Amino acid sequence: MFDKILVANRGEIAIRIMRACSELNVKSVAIYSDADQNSLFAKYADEAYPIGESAPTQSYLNIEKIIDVAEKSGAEAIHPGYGFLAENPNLGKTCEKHGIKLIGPKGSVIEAMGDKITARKLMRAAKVPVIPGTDKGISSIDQALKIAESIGYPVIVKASAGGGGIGMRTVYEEDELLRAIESTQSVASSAFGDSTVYIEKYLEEPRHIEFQVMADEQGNTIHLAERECSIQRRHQKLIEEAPSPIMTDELRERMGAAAIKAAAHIDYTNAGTVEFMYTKGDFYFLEMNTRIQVEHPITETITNLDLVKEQMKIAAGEELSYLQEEVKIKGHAIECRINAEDPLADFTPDPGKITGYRSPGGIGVRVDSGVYMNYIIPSFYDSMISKLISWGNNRNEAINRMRRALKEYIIVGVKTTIPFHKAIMKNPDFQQGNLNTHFVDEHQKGIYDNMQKVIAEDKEMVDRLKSTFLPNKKVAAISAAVGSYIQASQSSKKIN
Ligand code: MV4
Repeated sequence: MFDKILVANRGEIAIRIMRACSELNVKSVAIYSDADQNSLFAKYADEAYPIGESAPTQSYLNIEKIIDVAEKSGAEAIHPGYGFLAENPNLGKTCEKHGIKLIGPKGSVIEAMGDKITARKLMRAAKVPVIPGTDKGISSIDQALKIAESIGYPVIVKASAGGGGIGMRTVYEEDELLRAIESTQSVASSAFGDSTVYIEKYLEEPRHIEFQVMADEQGNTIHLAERECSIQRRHQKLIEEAPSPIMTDELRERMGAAAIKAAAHIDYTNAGTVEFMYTKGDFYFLEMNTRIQVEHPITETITNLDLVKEQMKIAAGEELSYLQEEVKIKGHAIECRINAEDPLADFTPDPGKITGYRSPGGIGVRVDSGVYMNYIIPSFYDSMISKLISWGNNRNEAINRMRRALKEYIIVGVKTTIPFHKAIMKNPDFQQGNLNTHFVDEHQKGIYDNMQKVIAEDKEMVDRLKSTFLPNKKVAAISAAVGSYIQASQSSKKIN
């Protein structure tokens, strides 16, 4: 195992990785931007180095500076977390040049999967089901019309360099195709510097189901079951759960085998995710994420395995510590992403100072966060405050436990997505597992009304809990109440 690694990320994921380091007796090195001087992750690390101005390009995206710190500190490996440089093949390539190990797959594999046309070709060759469509870039409108005709409308035009929702257009009829191609090309060209687009059959009501894979450098590849990620808004996931409510042993067998085939075919190493779209009993490869993902804790929760520690062991050259048949799923896990956003105002980000903070706890609850009381959430980065994860013996228990944990969670000073999550947990379609990628859009009105309702319903308990850390009139009232309770119990003792 390594003696020291550098964590090239910030916030909750930086802490998550450093926790794994601590358990493996590996020293951790943090890098932090100006805005993150007072951040928990920089304090948590064994060593922390300032790396530049707050803008990501000056700090967390600056490969040269990061490599420089790795060398100065004597870190043998770099963990990129998610976002920032995690899927930038240049980080891996630069690491290789400097003899630093990158905790993740090879740069060439990241690059191949980043190009969606290449990924489709590779997956087709691996005999993994891909969405009907082309494996080459569109070069003329005649060719595009023929392809669209043969697969049947609606179709979707996608940028080959795209992913995560940027650079796609749905086309319902022939007349719209040319315009969609032109506009997707122009978006792709300015966003990615590559105007290559391709066409797929548009799946209308798919579920997003992704499989966690783990592969060591000895050629062993396994899967750790699936996550259902259909609850999203504008391609930002909000709630994930594992297993998927629709999963059966038989379907998991088939999709898991496809995920392993996908990873093994490209000699994938380390942790990865194979994304599928599932509709009406069929599933298709969508994309592969070549990193540890935000939602990995729900997989850890149902498998009792530590994915980040396993990533580090794999990168250090160890064989996978478990065989496929040793991976057992127990119960159900749900993750709610708690963001500093106002869900009642179209999820507008609301960074700023957390003036009151009380984290939930108790049986079956995990909170991964990088914040604390009086912490100021910077406006330069994404707005995630924490991930709240609940576990239950079954889905129903996991939902009820999540509702309980959400009620306990008090964040003052910034608006959060907590009311949104409370509203979803109450939603009958969610409770029945009746989901697809349009869930949030389709339930907009109901969710909005439910948010107002839960805010009103929980107000009294929220105020009581707030009074434990906010010195105000309420505290006096509570002390008075506690005082009279003690008096009452004392007097009742005398009677007995
Ligand atoms: C699709 C699709 C329907 N049909 N492709 C969105 C993100 C990008 N990476 C791929 N996406 C989609 N591709 C076909 N052929 C619907 C989506 C999609 C989606 C996919 C996963 C999770 C959420 C989504 C939300 C809207 C659209």
